Amino acid sequence: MSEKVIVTAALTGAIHTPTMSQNLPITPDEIAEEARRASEAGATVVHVHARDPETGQPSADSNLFGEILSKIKSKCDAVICTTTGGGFGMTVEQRVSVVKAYSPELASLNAGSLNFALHPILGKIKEFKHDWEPQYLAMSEDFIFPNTFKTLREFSEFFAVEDTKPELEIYDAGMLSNVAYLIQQGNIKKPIYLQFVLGILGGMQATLNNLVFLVNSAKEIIGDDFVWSVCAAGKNQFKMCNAALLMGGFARVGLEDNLYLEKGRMAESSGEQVEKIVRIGREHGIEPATPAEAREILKLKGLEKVRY
Ligand code: KMH
Ligand code: ZN
Repeated sequence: MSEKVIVTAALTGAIHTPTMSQNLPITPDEIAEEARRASEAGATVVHVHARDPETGQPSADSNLFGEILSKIKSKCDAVICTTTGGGFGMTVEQRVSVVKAYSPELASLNAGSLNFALHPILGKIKEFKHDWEPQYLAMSEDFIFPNTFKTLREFSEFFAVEDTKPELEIYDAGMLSNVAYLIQQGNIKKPIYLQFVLGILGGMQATLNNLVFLVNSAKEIIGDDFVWSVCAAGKNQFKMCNAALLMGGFARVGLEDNLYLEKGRMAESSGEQVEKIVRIGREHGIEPATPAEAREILKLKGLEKVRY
C-alpha cells in the first residue's frame, strides 16, 4: 500500500549566497530550469524566491517574480509556493507584494518573529564574489525577522482576498500559539498546512525530539485538522525529512535549505535532493503526491485562478 506525500523543492531561498555554491539558481531561467528538474524528479511543490540576476541578492522585484512564475508554469506542472519571507531587510509590503500581484495557489506565511541568524557562516568563507554577501550575513546577527501579530493579521487578510493557501512556517514552538490565535480570530481557516523549519540559529534546532514535540504540540493546540511538512537547515535535511515521512508528515528539500547531497558532496541541483528523498520514501512504500493530488490534500484553489 502506498501513501502519498507532498515533496517540496525549495529552489534558491534567501539564506545561501552565490559564493557558497555555484549551483544556486539565480536568474529566472536558472530558477525555472531547477523547477523543471525538481518536478521531473518527483517534486510536488516548488518554493520560490527571486534574486537579482546580476548579483544574486534576494529581490522583491515584482517583474522578476512574474518572469519566474510564468517560466516555471511553462516548463512543469508543479504547484508553486511563493515566498513571503523574502530576504533580510525587505519591508513587509515588499514581501507580500507577490501574493497581491500574482495570486498564487500557495505561499509561505512566517508564523512569528525571530533573530534569523546566519552570521556564524561568515567565519567559514574567506573570499566573497559580491560585496553584499558578507554584509548580508553580518547584519543577521542583529536582525529580527519581523512577523508581528499585526503583520500576521495583514498577511492573512491579503491571502484570504486572493484565496492563497498559507504554508505556515514554524521556527519555534510559540509560533503554534500564534497560529492558534489566527484561527481563533478567523484570520486563517482549517485545515491548515504547517511547515516546521528547523535548524536555523535563533529558532528550534533540528532534532527528532523537537520534531516529535512540535507535531504533538500542534495536535494539542490546534487539533487534528492540519497537515505538516518539515525542512531542516544544512546537514540535518535528510535525517529530518526521513523522520517526517515515517511520522506521517511531508518533506521539503532543496538548495534553499541545504547545499549538500551528502557529507562532502555538494548537490548539483535541488532535483538531485528530490531524487534522494523520493528514493528514501519509496523504500518505505511512500510515493510523492502529484500536483493534482496536492491540490486535493491542501484544498488549493487551482491553477486557473492564479494571475501568472
Ligand atoms: N528568507 C528568510 C528570511 C520563506 O520563504 O518564507 C525566510 C524564508 C522563509 O525563506
Ligand atoms: Zn523560502
